[in-house]
Amino acid sequence: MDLRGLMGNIRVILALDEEEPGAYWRILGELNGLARAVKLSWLSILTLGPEGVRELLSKFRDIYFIMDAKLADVGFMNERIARKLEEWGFRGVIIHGFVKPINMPRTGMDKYILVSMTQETHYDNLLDTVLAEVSGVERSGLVVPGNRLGVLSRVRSLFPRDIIISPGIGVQGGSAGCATKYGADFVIVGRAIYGSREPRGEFLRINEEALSMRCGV
Ligand code: BMP
Repeated sequence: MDLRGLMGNIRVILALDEEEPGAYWRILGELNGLARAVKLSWLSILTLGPEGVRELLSKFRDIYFIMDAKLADVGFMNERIARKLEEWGFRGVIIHGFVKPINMPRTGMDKYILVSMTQETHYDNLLDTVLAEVSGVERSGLVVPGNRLGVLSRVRSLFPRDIIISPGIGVQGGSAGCATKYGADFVIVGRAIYGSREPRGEFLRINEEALSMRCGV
C-alpha cells in the first residue's frame, strides 16, 4: 500500500527533529493514533543512537517511518546506507535529486526524491534539469517545498500523479492549506507540532487546514 492508502484522512507527516531522546517517546505517545507517518533525520539518529532508533521503530510498528537521509553519495554507499535503514525498520527514504544519474538504492523501502528545498539553493537554477532526470527514475514520491508555491505548482503540473510531500509549513512560513491547494498530498511538519504546548491539538488543526485546501482566506 502506498502512502495515500496508509494515511486515510491524515495529511500531516510529523518531522521529529528533537535533541533529547525522551522527547521522541513522549511526542509519539501524545500523538498516538494520529501520527501515521513520521520523518526522522540524521539528528534523530545522533540523538537516539542506532539501538534507540530500532527500539522506537519496533515499539511504534504501525507508524510508517521515513528516514530523511538526503542520500547523495556514490552508488555503493547509497546502497549500503539504505540496506541498514531498511534492516532497522524504515519504510521510506529520502534521496537528493541533484546527482546525475540519481543513485537510487535497490531496496524495498519507498523512495522519495528531493527536487527543491524550502530555502533557495542551486536546485532553483537546475529545476528543469533535475525534473527531467527524476522523470526517468522509478520513485514513490517527491519532496517539494510547501512554502514556495510557484515551485510546488510547477512540479505538480509536470507530475500530476506523483505523491508530493512538502516541508516548510509553520515555522518556515508555509501554510498547510496553501501547500495542499498548490499540489502537496501531505505536509511535513516539525516544530509547529512538537514545539507546541499542545501537540495533539496543533496536529489536528494543521491537518484540518491541509484537508480544507484553503489558502489566503
Ligand atoms: P520544521 O517543520 O520544524 O521547519 O521542520 C522541517 C523539516 O523538513 C526538517 O526535518 C527539515 O530537515 C526538513 N526539510 C526542510 O525543512 N526543507 C527542505 O527543503 C527539505 C527538508 O527535508
